Parts: sequence; structure tokens; C-alpha cells
Amino acid sequence: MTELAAVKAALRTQAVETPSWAYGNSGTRFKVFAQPGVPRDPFEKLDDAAKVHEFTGAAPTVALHIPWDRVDDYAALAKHAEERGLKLGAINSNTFQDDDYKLGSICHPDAAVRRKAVGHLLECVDIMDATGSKDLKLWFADGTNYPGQDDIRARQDRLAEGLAQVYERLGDDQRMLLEYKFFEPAFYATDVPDWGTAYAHCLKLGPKAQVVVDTGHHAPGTNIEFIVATLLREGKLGAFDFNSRFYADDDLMVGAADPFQLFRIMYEVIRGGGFTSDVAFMLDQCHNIEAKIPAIIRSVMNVQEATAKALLVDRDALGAAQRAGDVLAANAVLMDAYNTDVRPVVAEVREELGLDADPIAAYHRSGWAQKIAAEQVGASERQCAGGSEGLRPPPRLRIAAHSPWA
Ligand code: PSV
Ligand code: MN
Repeated sequence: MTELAAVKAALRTQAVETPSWAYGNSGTRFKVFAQPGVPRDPFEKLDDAAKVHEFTGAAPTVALHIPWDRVDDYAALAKHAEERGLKLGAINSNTFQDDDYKLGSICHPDAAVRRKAVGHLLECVDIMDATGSKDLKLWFADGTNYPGQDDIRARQDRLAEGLAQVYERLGDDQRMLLEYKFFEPAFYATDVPDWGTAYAHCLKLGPKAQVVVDTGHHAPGTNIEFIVATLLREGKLGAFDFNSRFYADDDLMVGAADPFQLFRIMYEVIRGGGFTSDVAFMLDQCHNIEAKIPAIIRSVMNVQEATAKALLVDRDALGAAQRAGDVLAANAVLMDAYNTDVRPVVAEVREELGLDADPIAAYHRSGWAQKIAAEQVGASERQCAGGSEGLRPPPRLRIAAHSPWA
């Protein structure tokens, strides 16, 4: 196979999971700008996700967030997905939204609150059984705001105990993916603040527990590709939550703020065997001012382009330069790949799959935006009527004026 053919073959296998919550209305804590045609329920979110897959050919699964995507019949939701060429992906838990969780969820000092939180996580595994989802994604807002507020070490013990209860409940082909985030909403000590803490818990739990790297969850300047390389080396990289950021957890389109970082991450993924393993490539984004469906299409395209560039790195030449200690040559090999315009190659892959070379133009031509705008009038109101359903959770700059967190 020629080099180009190998790159194209690899690109054809790439799948990016889109998050149900990216299709819904979201905003900042100052304002949610409602968009016309926004889905009113999880079924309509899947209809939109199907469009992303239809035009990219690369977004076949959709992550759900419970309770935002709670339905009476999960098998029916899975069937709805299947009829549109999709599958349901990771089930994201939510232990940060109830009043009970003010001082934490599975790390809370009160055993009754911890039991409630674990109960929710077990419910999420029941949902996985019904939807056929393989991954339970856990992110905990747990932490403290003031030194002395709670016992840091005891909170780790409670965390380990709660995680172990959920781990026991997992089926043979199910995984637990533990996500870390350095701050927010806790401002002093977050209970799972970094990859090291997540890794330590996953290691103790066993092979079905792996770490999630959300690209927006690090202090500025953190070398994320180093974390990726290390977790892959240890067999503990489970998934990505892709997005990009300028300041904190901005949840902007992946590849928008720092496409070079995304390329470096994808290079380490490929270098470490993560591209052909079961690492899940998920998006975790909010589209507050831009049109949502084309923004998600753009994000999938950005991941594809970063991947194509990473696949183009001449690893033999790189290895030779590294062994020779030729710093400049080694760097040049990497930069040559990064500076290649891969858009024509990715477009060719699409055409070979029978898709339009330009997914965004094809989406705009399809008339879907006009159709949902006409048919789903009032979606924003209805979406919020059930409380927080469909809205992004409360982290910084993300609270709707009319939401329970305002
Ligand atoms: C937390 O900020 C997070 O990144 C977690 O992945 C959540 O599940 C997601 O955002 C939605 O709240
Ligand atoms: Mn995330």
C-alpha cells in the first residue's frame, strides 16, 4: 500500500462520538441564546446527530447524559438511533445537579448522599444494559472550596469505595471511564483533579476502569500529549472528550483554539497504538453562539484533519533523526506533516465513501436547518421546562438565566 493509501484507509476507520448535549441549547451563566430548531427531546437530538453522520460518515455514535436524556423506554431510543444508522455511545452520569450534592456526591461526608450518588451510577449501568452502551463515563464535580472544609484523604477513601461498588456491577464487556478536571466547580481541592489521581483509582479498580482525557480540563501550558503517551503506555487511556479552550473549560470546537496541540495529541495516539485500540474519540462541546449542527460537523472534520496530519508523520525519518540526536531534523519531520494541507486527501476519502467532499456545504444544501426551524418552534422553552434537561450543566459561564442554577 502506498503511504497515501494507508493514510486514507486509516481515516476511513475513524469514528468520532458526538454528545447529545451539544445539540441542545446551551449558553453562559449570563445568557442562553436560543437557536431555532433545537431538539426538544433525546429522540430529536438523535435526528440531528444522524445528519452529522450522514454528511461526515464519521460520527456513528452518540453519547447520552443522564438525567438530561432520561426517557421511559431506552430500548426504543436505541432503536430510534439504529433506524438512523447510529448507535448509542457512552452513558454520562450526572452527580452534580441536585441540591444534595452541595458538598459532593460519592465523596460527600454524609453516607446517605454517597448512597444516592452510587445509586445513580448503578442506574446508569442499567441504562447501558438497555441501550447496549459499552462505556460509563464518570465526571465528579466533587471537591472543596476552603482548606479544612473536609478531610482530603477521607474523601479519596470514599471515592475509592463508591467507584468499587460501581465497578463490581459492570458487565464483562462494559467499561468505566473516569474523567478528571483540575478545578471548577470546586476551587480549592477537586477530588479527581488530574490524570494521576484518575489513573491511581483506575489501576486499583482493574482492567475495566480507564481514564478519560478531556482536553479542556488542564491548567494552561499542560503538555496533554505527554499525558496521552503515558496513559497509552500503561494501557489506561479509555477515551477523549475533545474540545478546545483559550482560558479554562471553554468547550469550544475541537481544533479551533490550538490545532497544533490537537495534531500533537493525535500523533501520540497513533504512536502509542491508540488509533487501532478501543480508545473512544468523543466530543464534549457547547455551541453557544454558532449554529450547532454545522459546528459539530466542523469539529468532526477538525479531528479528521489532525489525524490525517499525524498519520503523515514519517516515523522512520523521525526515528532516524531522533537516534542521531538531530534536534532540528526531528522537529522538521513533525512540522512537515503538520504543515501539509490534508484537506484534499480527507475530501477524497469522503468521495470514495460516496459522500460530498464538503460536508458543511452539503448540510446547508440539505434543507435540514430550515426543516427543524419550521417544525421545532419553541424548542428552547420546552427543552428547559423540565428543569435542567437539555441544558449544559452549571460549570463556569454556563448557566441559563432561567435554569435552576441561576
Ligand atoms: C465536565 O465539565 C464535563 O467535561 C464532563 O464530561 C461532563 O460529563 C460534561 O462536561 C458535561 O457536563
Ligand atoms: Mn468532559
